[in-house]
Amino acid sequence: MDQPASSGLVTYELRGQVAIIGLDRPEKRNAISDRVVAALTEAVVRASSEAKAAVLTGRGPHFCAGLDLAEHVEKPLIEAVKGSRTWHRSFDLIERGAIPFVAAMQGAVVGGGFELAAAAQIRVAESGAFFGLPEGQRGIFVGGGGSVRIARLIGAHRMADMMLTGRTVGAAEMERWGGVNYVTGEGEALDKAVALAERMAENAEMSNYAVLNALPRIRDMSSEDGLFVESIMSALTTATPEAEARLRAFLEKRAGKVEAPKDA
Ligand code: 1HE
Repeated sequence: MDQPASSGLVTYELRGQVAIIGLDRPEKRNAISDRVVAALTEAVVRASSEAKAAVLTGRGPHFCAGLDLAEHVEKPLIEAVKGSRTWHRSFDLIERGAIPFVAAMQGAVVGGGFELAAAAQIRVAESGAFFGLPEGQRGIFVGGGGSVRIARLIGAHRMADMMLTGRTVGAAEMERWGGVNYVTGEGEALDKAVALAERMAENAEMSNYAVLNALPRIRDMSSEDGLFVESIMSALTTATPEAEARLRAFLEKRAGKVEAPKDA
């Protein structure tokens, strides 16, 4: 396994076209310290240049226990703001970057860990995974983009419920809430996530880029502006040689058809 320079906290493996980035601090339940954010950012930048898709995973029984609380006792106010903005920059490279990400989750997905997973385009959770936002109990607030990303995924009312009451939510319910795309058996999330990433890696890069960068922006626009930007993106992707080749392949019966889902 190939390690990025700053690490020991985050593993990096390139498996074909898919990069697997792993939080690797199981003794602290993969809590995210400043050094973890730096190592994660380095790994994400590397993946964005040499892979076509990536998987985020966490070693041990839990995906991630969120912010490293030990680092945040007596932190000066300005450092806390800067720290949060560093998380934002890092997670933005995942949400609106160059390649799509799948988060593979087991056990606790807590606070900043949920914020990290929310930046990925696809979330896969093992059936025993559980989600929590204990910021209210800790006397803090989300700072890794959760108030935007998690609120939009599951609804601000559900996020408020989790933050105010300390309610934890299991994988099946989180799937119903829209916070998880796939629920797997125990020990199966990583394989499922890699399989999904391998599929995404086969798409035209420009199409993936448009999904990552146009969809979240269009969501923030008026319908009128969104439809206009959609037309431009649509024309741009269609004008690429790769689109031309893929469209021809279909018309000449060399490309796969769209299939009904296996469970239909
Ligand atoms: C930690 C952290 C952490 C564990 N920061 N050290 N996050 C939280 O409030 C979650 C706090 N953690 C927990 O509730 C539990 O640890 C878990 C449910 C995740 C896992 O429980 P368990 O029984 O498997 O592990 P443990 O025995 O509690 O933890 C093992 C060690 O990890 C222990 O340290 P040790 O020195 O006693 O061995 C824990 O103290 C340590 N540990 N979680 C630091 N988070 C950008 S803003 C985001 C805001 C947030 O993320 S708020 C949510 C913070």
